[in-house]
Amino acid sequence: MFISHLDKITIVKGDITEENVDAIVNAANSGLMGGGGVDGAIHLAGGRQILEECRAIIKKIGRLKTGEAVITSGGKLKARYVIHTVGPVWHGGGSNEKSLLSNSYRDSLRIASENGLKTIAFSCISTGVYGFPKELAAQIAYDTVKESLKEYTSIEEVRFVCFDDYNYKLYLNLLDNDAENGI
Ligand code: AR6
Repeated sequence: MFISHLDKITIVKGDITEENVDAIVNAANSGLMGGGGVDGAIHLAGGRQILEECRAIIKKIGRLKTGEAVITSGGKLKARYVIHTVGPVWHGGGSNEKSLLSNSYRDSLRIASENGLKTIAFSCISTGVYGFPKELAAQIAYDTVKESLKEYTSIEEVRFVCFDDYNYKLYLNLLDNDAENGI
């Protein structure tokens, strides 16, 4: 049976801490000790359990590298797990930022797949404090997820959770374009 990525990618506008999925993906930093933005919101809603698991991970691996991901439980969240990834800080585009952002999405889906998770919600990684241009970030996120879904076939749904209207429209356009072109 062939299932196109169009049947697996969904776009919603809202707060990722409310999502009822197997895992939500956090835009973390390499210290994994929480921060502002979506990271702060996830730790606030999920409670101490997540922080404690992050602390144990950091004790083991040192710092989480940009473009890589790790998993903790979801604490008090509706989501069963949180996948934490560190996106790149935007330095103008000449510091490998595009590949690193792509790696963040791919590695998050690899971890989801390895843990048998089927529904994954992504925040728009790097597009806040880290300053990645939103249009370029959306294109990279969308293309990487589309490609990765071919490899990680057990994943049933990838949901892009956009906090702001601008990102929401960007992702809707990407999905609409593929749907119109029958891709
Ligand atoms: N639900 C969904 N998306 C959200 C939420 C939310 N509750 N809150 C913010 N966003 P950012 P980054 C969106 O800055 O750029 C942290 O301090 C927001 O509109 O959270 O990867 C970390 O600790 C934006 O589109 O993450 C790191 O130090 C997107 O989430 C640093 O920020 C990402 O914005 C990471 O920066």
